[in-house]
Amino acid sequence: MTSPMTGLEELRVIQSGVATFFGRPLVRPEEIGAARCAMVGIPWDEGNAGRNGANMGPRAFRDASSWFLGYDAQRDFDLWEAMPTVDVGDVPVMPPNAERTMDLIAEHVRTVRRQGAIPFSVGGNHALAIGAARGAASTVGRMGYLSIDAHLDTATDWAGETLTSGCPTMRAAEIPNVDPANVVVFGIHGWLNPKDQVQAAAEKGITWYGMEKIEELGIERAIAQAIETASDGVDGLYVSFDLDSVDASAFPGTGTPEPGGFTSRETLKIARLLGRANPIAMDLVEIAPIYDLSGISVRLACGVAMEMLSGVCEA
Ligand SMILES: [Mn+2]
Repeated sequence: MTSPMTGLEELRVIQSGVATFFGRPLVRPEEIGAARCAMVGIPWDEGNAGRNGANMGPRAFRDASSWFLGYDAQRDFDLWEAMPTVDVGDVPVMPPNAERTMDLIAEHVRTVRRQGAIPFSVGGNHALAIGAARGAASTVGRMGYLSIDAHLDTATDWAGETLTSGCPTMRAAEIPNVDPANVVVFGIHGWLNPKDQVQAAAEKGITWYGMEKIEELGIERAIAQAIETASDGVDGLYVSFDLDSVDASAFPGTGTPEPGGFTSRETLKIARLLGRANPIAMDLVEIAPIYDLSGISVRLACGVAMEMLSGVCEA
């Protein structure tokens, strides 16, 4: 007998069903099997920038990503065939306790890495990269850290708090097996990079690329240099993608939207080149759906993830 469900698969893909990242199977973090990539939601937002909402990022990303196909017509390439991917659910964040949350994030990332897959974190605000980078670093010899961001995030602390979204670059540079010479921030612009953070970056030996320098070099050459610096002599590279580096017109759905950022086209190009650098772990942060009235921001975030993962397949 023919099932009444026959022929309804196409409808289910985009219009109904429980949302997972790109419609991939939902599994427990310690049971990822043969998957090459495990996407993990991190609904963390300690809110120090004053415009909260990134905690809803993973849920919006799951919803929007249900509309994406894994097939790239321009390359006749099927991403989910080349890169079997699973959704391992969300890290159970603990809003009153950042330290405990960072430990939980690190443990999730470590669990995925130990099974030989790439942990791909979807946030959540940028503070989550502190836990994720610590988790990834604990699985390799020497690690590099490359952040795409409008902001340096090299604050030593924020009014005494060390695990906030203004600090992830500095915390990464303090990881014992991360040499600050391998810590790079790419895309600095706007008026939210205080002098003390510029000085702290210089003292620590952290490299950063401002938007004017990137324009002068040309994006492809600039990102190639940044990747080379972050990867020099390391056993693994961590890539953190703060989506407020994208121009506010293409990415309004974020806590600190910045005019003068990368176009959506440039963003997708950068994402693919980052994937080709074959990172051991990645994150996409600062997706705040409450400011994303048309839904274009989260759709771009989905595209960035697909370009990064496709880039890994070319590495
Ligand atoms: Mn940031």
